[in-house]
Amino acid sequence: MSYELYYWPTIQGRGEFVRLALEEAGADYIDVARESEGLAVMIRMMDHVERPPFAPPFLKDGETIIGQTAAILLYLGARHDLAPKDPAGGLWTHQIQLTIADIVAEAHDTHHPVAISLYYEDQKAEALRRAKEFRDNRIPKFLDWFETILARNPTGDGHLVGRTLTYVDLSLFQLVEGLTYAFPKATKRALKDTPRVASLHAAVAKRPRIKTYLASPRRISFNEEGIFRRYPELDR
Ligand SMILES: N[C@@H](CCC(=O)N[C@@H](CS)C(=O)NCC(=O)O)C(=O)O
Repeated sequence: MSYELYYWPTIQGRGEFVRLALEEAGADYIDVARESEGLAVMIRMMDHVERPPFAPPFLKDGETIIGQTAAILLYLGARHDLAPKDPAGGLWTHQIQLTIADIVAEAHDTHHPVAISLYYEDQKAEALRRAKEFRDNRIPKFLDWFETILARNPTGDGHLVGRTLTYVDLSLFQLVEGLTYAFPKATKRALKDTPRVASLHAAVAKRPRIKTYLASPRRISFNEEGIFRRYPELDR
């Protein structure tokens, strides 16, 4: 049976972390909201299921519905050999994913620092201040942390955890993709100081299934509705 992924149909957003894991695993999945009438199906699901996810993305596997990106990846990682099998390794991988979720939320808040319900143009002054802090301090701090993890896993062949690819390698790839789109100048500067992160990003892009996926119509382009938005005034 195919997995059903439920996510907003026009953006990469948080759904992309799940898509990358499904694509690397070669798993059968339906991106439900991108099918005809799929968005209505997604909303109905959230309105009616016994255990409703708070927000997309969520994944349906038979009768099981899982919300929260990090929880979905925990689930898929165990089923598709994209995470260590030992509990400590699994927890460490989950911890890294949760930290990626933290920076993703901060990236979102650079263009919506006051409220999601307001237009960017209505919170631009705050966004300019928030983005400066994000560029100057937060991007370097997070990328340094990933660099440290890679350096402390010297036999890991460039992987964050263990010796083979895990879902957090895919997620770090996607984070770098998003930061590079939204903050090209600041990210280029930060990546100069984090060469292992830059290498991991390049290596993931070359993986056969990921390469095929990135070139396919299944990969939605970045745009100014998603989490990573390019507003040139927010990048210096
Ligand atoms: N912590 C959740 C956040 C989910 C989330 O914020 N989803 C966004 C789209 S990326 C959404 O639809 N939010 C609606 C809302 O917060 O009201 C996760 O990592 O999956």
